[in-house]
Amino acid sequence: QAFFKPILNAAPPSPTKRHSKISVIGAGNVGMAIAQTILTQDLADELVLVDAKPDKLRGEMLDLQHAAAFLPRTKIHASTDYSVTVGSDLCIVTAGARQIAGESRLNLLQRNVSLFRSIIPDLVRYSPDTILLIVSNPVDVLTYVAWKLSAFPSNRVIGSGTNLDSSRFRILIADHLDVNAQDVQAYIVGEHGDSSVALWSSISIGGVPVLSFLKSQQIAYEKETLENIHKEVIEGAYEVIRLKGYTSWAIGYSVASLVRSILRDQRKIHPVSVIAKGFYGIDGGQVFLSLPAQLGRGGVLGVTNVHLTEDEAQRLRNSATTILEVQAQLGV
Ligand code: 6V0
Repeated sequence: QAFFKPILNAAPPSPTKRHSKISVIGAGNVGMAIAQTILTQDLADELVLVDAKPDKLRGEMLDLQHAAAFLPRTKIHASTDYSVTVGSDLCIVTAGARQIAGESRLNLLQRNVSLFRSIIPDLVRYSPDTILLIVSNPVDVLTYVAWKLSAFPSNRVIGSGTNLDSSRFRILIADHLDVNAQDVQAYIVGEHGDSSVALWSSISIGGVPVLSFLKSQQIAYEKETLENIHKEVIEGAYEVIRLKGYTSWAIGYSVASLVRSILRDQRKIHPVSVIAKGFYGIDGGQVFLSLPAQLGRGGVLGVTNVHLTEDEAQRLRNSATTILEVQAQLGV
């Protein structure tokens, strides 16, 4: 006996009904922070978790399912078998070796490349039209690895890149100038990591370009102060890892903002890792690094043409060279 009786002449639901399915690969600290933010922000109809550890995975799934009475309705599945990801609109890869205190992101690479060889082909097999969003570190090189292994068009492979670094950057500038972080437009581009590039020349607050404003008002600002803000951004992740062992909440919110822009076709600009050849004088090999990119349902819709000073463009090219040198050792 059904709880509800069908109404007269009811037709079955249309097979073209919009339904969004997100798979999160890696149910560790970062994967679970992303999963719970996706749930609380009501970004998916179906959420899938995949991890190599079955007990931990089932525990995480049950724990989230037990919160269902307090959350928007989302079907939650979990399995060590990738068939559960079938038909995903978005696959977010967070699986990986954890960054140990003091370990540079680049040192994680070899451990994670072999992991990706076991993950990406299965995701592609079960969801050939999906968008891949890579979070595992070092994120720029692993986004390139995922692009190579998937053979996807480049608009469907995105790295979370400096979206998080840029948010830290905006908060520090806002604190420094005593304004609201949401009014600050400021980007960190390039490598997510030690060679990232702060775009000082294009920072604006409420539409006012900051550097030229300070200069025209003859407000003294120290180059050193600016460099310290950038340094603080770079140190930020290391400090959190040193203090609590891993980072999770900020990356969770940062990735959820990307999910929203992609699946809801928001066409917002995010600094994320995209294929960079041909932009800002970056040539040579294929390299993924963060540039301000417009994101929507098709993935990466384009890259904005921010004005860079020659010094900033040169730093960006150096960032590309750093990543290319690492990639050259991979044989992918
Ligand atoms: P974690 O808590 O160790 O979780 C990693 C998870 O991956 C574990 O649960 C593993 O069991 C799982 N895993 C390992 N192998 C496989 C496999 N073959 N298939 C499926 N799952 C597997 O690490 P944490 O969650 O803290 O970090 C995950 C990754 O995110 C690391 O590479 C971090 O460096 C990276 N981060 C990237 C950030 C960014 O801004 N791009 C920010 C924070 C962390």
